[in-house]
Amino acid sequence: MRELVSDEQVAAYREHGFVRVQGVLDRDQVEHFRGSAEAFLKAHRAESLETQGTFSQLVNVWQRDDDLRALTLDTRLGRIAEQLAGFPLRLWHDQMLVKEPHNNVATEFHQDRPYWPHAGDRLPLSAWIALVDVPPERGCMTFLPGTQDRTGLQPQDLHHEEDLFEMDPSLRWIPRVTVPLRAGDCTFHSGYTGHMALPNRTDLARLAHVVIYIDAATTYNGAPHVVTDPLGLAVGDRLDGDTFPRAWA
Ligand SMILES: O=C(O)CCC(=O)C(=O)O
Repeated sequence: MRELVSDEQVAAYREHGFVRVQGVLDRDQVEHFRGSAEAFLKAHRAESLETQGTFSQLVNVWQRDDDLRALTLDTRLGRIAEQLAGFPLRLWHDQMLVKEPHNNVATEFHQDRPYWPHAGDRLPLSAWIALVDVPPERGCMTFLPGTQDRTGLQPQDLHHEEDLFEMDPSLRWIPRVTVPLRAGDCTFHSGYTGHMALPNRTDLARLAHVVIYIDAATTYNGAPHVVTDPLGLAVGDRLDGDTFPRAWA
């Protein structure tokens, strides 16, 4: 298979737990998917899972919108994710995360993997795709490099500035890396890499489309989660089949 990201980018991801990949979408794709995301948001904003002003959060949009399905299941994105991970992946879920204009609320530091009902998996990762320019003042992400090995913490409250640091005080002293993105750029971050997103203090909505990939061998551990609750799974079931596709393989 043709390499999609450089060896240096793969090495950076494995060392720091995140990497920026510029220009994953070209200008026409950005315009197209931004239009689709705006239309979906307009129709479904009221269904947001998050209601405290941090962001509007719409999950599994790929199952409800053909355009956004094409973005979530994009072959190039999925193959980049596999190149970074180094093993076969499946889709866990996607989500639109929209910081409304002047939301003025940060997404506080947290890790993703402790939220998920998973077992038997190697390091999952997310692609966070900017559908508009996202400078710091519009709510770009900040990472704690090298924290992808901090497994075993309880789920953190992403509304609470201190939560992650109270669980592991050593994390407070890690130099933080803020990563502005142009529309069409993307960051990949692992499920254990500590990260936050700044508030949106601009007049334009911060539109991010996030695709979350898991180890193809991941099983269900029985804990509640909005994605798995309706599926009637038993502990130990593989997260596979059409609900967790491997569309890029
Ligand atoms: O975009 C945000 O506000 C937070 C994103 C995030 O935490 C994630 O994609 O894991």
